[in-house]
Amino acid sequence: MLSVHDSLAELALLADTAGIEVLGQTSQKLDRVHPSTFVGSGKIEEVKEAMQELGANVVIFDDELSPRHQRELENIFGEETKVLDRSALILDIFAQHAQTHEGRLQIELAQYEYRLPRLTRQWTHLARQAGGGSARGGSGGVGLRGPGETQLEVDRREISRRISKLKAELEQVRAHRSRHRQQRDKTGMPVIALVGYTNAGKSTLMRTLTHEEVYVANQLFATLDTTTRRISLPNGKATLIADTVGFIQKLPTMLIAAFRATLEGITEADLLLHVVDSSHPNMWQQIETVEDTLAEIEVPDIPRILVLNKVDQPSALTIEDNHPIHGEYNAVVKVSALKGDGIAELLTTIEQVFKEAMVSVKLFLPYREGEMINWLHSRGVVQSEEHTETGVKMEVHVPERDLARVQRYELHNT
Ligand SMILES: Nc1nc2c(ncn2[C@@H]2O[C@H](COP(=O)(O)OP(=O)(O)OP(=O)(O)O)[C@@H](O)[C@H]2O)c(=O)[nH]1
Ligand SMILES: [Mg+2]
Repeated sequence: MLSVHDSLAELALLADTAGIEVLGQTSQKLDRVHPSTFVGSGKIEEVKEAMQELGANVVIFDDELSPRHQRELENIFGEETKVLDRSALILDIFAQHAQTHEGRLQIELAQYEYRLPRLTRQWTHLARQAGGGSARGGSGGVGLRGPGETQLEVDRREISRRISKLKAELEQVRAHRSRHRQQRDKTGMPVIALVGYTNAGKSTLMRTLTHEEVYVANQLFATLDTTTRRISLPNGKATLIADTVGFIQKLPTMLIAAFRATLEGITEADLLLHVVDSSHPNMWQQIETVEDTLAEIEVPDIPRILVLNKVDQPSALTIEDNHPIHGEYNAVVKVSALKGDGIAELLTTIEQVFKEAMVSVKLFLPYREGEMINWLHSRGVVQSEEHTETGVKMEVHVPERDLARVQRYELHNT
């Protein structure tokens, strides 16, 4: 866990990314959260006063506010002040950064699911917008009432309706993608997934490895949609590499759920490159957060390389050779994705780890199994191949997890 101080610093970065200027921050030590106002009433007064002095109109809580907290706090801070929590802020950034159709649908769904139980006057403009009304206030528009009970009811129904619609639409997009994936699976190319804390340099590494333009920015959650590219390893084998959404501590569960489908790509990868910003003072907590999130989305025991990025920075931390972290990864490699240092070594290490994750089998495949023979050539490493009258005898290294697919061709004698 990050200290309160570091967590607030990160919240300030999130606010900054969302386009909100941070004018001040404060914290309170509590044994338990206040049931209605989250923090104590004295603290609330203090914040209200400070906000007035500074001319602030947004207040952001670092922890998730319950719908009740949200309502009470909105009442206390009044019409002019927007009350947000970390989740709402992250949702907002996600909404700004989503690029693909699926990404947009996912984020829209997450937003509505977040809003539904928190529906108060701050959100009551929704239904009116949907109805084509343009009045923002509670008076003046034709047929518009103030944000009373009725309007809330209308909004709730409208949101529930949109949630169902979005779910159905997402279902379609996903069905399409899974057909796509099946096709890709036939090619047998191994898949590497880049995972890591937001801003660790995943996209930069992707760019350096593929020599292609991908979006890189010094902001949180620059990448939201998974992009997949093809790269060649030093041994000439092609592999796919996928850039993914970054993680952060206190990532709202509802967002993880919304992006679960996108994140499934990670679950199916053959190798994870866990990219960390080794120049960040909270490197260790960030590594832990990423591993925790991977466990939460139930990523199985896939080979992992820890990539210590940004070693060009003077503040970059090094990890001792005898540090226990080495035991948790197949390899630890230092790189500068930006400058290109260590990239060649990373590629050889990838090759090495792929090789280690393979087992040697002797197979006999009848010629009619042409597709499987091709698959073995791209997926595995063929050691020897002998053509007989009826088929091919092969000695081949295949990834351990694919063993089941070839077992029925296995030769047991000789
Ligand atoms: N000094 C230095 N900066 C780097 C290095 N790699 C990445 N950066 C910078 O770190 C920032 C974040 O890089 P990205 O590649 O966008 O990070 P990301 O992990 O894709 O971040 P999200 O998509 O937001 O999760 C950018 O300003 C990069 O230029 C590096 O090796 N050295
Ligand atoms: Mg990125």
